[in-house]
Amino acid sequence: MPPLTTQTTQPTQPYPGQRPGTSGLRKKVSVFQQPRYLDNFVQALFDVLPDAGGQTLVVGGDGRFHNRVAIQTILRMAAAKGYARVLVGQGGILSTPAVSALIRHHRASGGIVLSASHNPGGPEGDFGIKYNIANGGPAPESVTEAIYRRSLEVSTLHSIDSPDLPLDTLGQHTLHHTLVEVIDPVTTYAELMRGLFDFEAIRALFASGFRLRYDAMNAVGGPYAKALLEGELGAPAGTVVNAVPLEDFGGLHPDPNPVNATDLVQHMARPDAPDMGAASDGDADRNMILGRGFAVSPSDSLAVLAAHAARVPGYARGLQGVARSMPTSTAVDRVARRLGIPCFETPTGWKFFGNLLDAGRATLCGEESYGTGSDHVREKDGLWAVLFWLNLIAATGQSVPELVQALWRTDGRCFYSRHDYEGIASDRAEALMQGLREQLPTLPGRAVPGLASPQTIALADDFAYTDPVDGSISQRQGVRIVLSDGSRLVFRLSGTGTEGATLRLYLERHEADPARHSLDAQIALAPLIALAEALARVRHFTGLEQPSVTT
Ligand code: VG1
Ligand code: CO
Repeated sequence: MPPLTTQTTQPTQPYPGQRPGTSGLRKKVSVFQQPRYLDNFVQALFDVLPDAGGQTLVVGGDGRFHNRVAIQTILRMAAAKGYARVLVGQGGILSTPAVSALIRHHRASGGIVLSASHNPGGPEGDFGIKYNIANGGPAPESVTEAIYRRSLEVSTLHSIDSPDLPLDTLGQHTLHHTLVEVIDPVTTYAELMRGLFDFEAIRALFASGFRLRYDAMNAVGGPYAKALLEGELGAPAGTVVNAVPLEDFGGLHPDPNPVNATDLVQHMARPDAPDMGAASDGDADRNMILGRGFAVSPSDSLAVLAAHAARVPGYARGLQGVARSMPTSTAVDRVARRLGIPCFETPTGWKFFGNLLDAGRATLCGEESYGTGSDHVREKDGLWAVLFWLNLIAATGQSVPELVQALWRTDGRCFYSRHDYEGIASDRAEALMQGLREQLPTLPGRAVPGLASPQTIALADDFAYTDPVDGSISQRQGVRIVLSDGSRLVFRLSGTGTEGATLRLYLERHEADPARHSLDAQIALAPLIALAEALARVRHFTGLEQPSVTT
């Protein structure tokens, strides 16, 4: 039996030095490569968790550079912590939704996900680590705060003195008293999908010649998409492209939006384009849906899924409710009103959906940042969304654009865009937000010039959220400015970047007139873009003439 080892380290040197947010701790790979850096985080985590005797832990990552090294360290430390069992994906691979599914299926006490999600990978890229709790969802703030505080004090690292485990073959190993099982990354997740969707109908859709192009962006979604779409649902070989997870994602930026998934967008614009395009991000929890020459706004995607959910076996009994993050467009609110179900508005970040899902008050959730999911796990789920769309196309006989345009005809179109200003100086970003906050009390009632019809500012605040389940309050979640016609501007700073600050400006305007639904979103939103500049002096504070990324 390998002996336990303890190592004494200088307290706080090097400590993670960052509050792990919703998405855990994200840093450059070079930061994680510092001796004992990852170890200190993991020790802090294990120190704040209760005794692990009899408990199961799930461990896996998106396969990016440093994944394998990190997993071996975690396995040795988990054995020292005393877990009864650790489940680790073959090759160290597990998507974020698969970790969530495994935690729930095996009643594990938690899981560790190694990913920096949609951030680039490779030796020069980013790495990340996050802890999910027993419901399968991201640890709440009370836990991440405790980890952070403990990480400042950790002085003893507990580990096992043993060689690396062979993770590329399925099998069982004993580390000290811990059973480590190397499991197939796809099996449990695939079983869950089979129970939700009409696989027969999707199989018939592909058999009829329906063509899909799924771009896994050389990230962890590949093995899942290949197994289900090509392996089980009869999609032709080659449907899933960039399907092998690479340590540097082949140099791609695995963020599925029209700016980063340019190859897919170009394919979908060609005369011989497939019927549908889809992509997922680094850890496969995000999704992008495209039709022929048509990009679906993530907010519209959520609304379409909600509107037709009853046609999908897993949701045939209807939805308890829906939830969206505050900056996400109000398209789903209109669907909820029609369906007579509640619609919750939460701060940005999937953890805020956890209580609503656990309490059975929301069934579908979504964010404008290409994230959709349901109560089947406690993370957003990229392939799940793609299967949902395929099921709807099979059930309705309508194409991707037809489903979206039908939504617009019924509810009007929510023109929507997000402008990101990346890599700006943190103090400038804070100054911009501070300037806005100081103006807030003076804004309501003010007339807004330059719009098609006369508008005033109806509401201006810094979004605060009271969790309807546990009553906890989250303040300063984004400055929102709402006009009398419901148009909105939202300003917030990103919590997931690793270089400087990122300002996100979210723009939304509802258009009832079908004659104007084919307008380009940037043109439809131009007056709001001008209003944002006038109120926040974005160019001045960011030093950027244009957003770095517009989605
Ligand atoms: C971004 C998105 C947010 C999402 C988060 C994690 O956060 O805006 O909607 O939940 O990333 O996504 P921020 O703070 O940078 O705006 V991912 O795919 O890391 O799991
Ligand atoms: Co992600």
